Amino acid sequence: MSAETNNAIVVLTGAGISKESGLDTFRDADGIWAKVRLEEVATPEAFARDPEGVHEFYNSRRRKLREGDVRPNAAHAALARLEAEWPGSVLIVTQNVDNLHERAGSKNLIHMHGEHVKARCAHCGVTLVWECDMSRDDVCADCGRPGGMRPHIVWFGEMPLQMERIFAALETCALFVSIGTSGNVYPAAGFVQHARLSTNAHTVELNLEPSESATLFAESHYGPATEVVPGYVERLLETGQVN
Ligand code: BJW
Ligand code: ZN
Repeated sequence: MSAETNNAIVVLTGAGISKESGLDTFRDADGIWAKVRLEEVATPEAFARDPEGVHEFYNSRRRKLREGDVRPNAAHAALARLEAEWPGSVLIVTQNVDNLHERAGSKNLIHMHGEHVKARCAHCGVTLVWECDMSRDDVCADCGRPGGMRPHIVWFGEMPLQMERIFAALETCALFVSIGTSGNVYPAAGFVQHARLSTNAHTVELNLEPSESATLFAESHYGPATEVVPGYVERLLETGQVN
């Protein structure tokens, strides 16, 4: 493959890739939104109304992430292998706020909806690594003011992170792969159209079942991520062809 060949890959991941690691998805029958109303935990208004309740929701999910049995699965590992072995760039854009991609070894990674293991200060805007529980009493290590620490999570109505870098990658990729996402939440749900229309990228959906956007993909494979993703990556590395 010549150096000029465009073989850049963008992979979008969602909650389905971490399901077999023991983390709940959002919209499946046993998902997070079946247990708690998103309006009560995942909006800036909910945090203003009930900061302790929102902190507790994220504290318990952050604690779960630290549990010994939550670890990267074969799908996370396959994507780390793809990045290490593919003769071109591989960017993972994850909607997930867990840290399983980095724990599997992925390096070129954007957390567009934030990260459980970080906190943001509403007073000075600094982002800090934060692995323990968070409360209204916490003091910012940067500006020294209390009461402003919030989960580093993108809630509904807030702008997802690093959008310029994501759109630049979508506009120059040859292959866009979407894994374990229902295609319900924008702007991520629009990435497949953007990649197709701007660069005529080949588009692939890997999911347990057809998503909301299934008809927009040129190729699709359905089944559990731990089976479908390693198989797909193996074929990609074997053929060296994006389509
Ligand atoms: C498996 C599997 C296995 C299971 N193997 N697969 C009307 C039209 C268009 C847009 C909007 C609109 N009204 C409002 C909006 C915008 C809004 C939005 O999209 N709302 C929709 C609900 C309509 N979006 C936003 O507000 C975003 N910001 C934005 O647009 O900014 C621009 C702007 C700013 C200000 C003003 C105006 C515009 C922000 C979105 C933030 C999303 N945040 C959340 C929660 C925070 C994180 C957290 O608490 O953990 O992020 S919501 C939740 O959904 C989470 C996820 O990242 C996100 C996506 O979910 P995902 O990953 O797709 O999970 P599921 O559960 O939906 O799907 C799992 C899939 O896996 C399923 O398909 C399963 O089949 C599959 N699966 N097991 C493989 N083993
Ligand atoms: Zn601060």
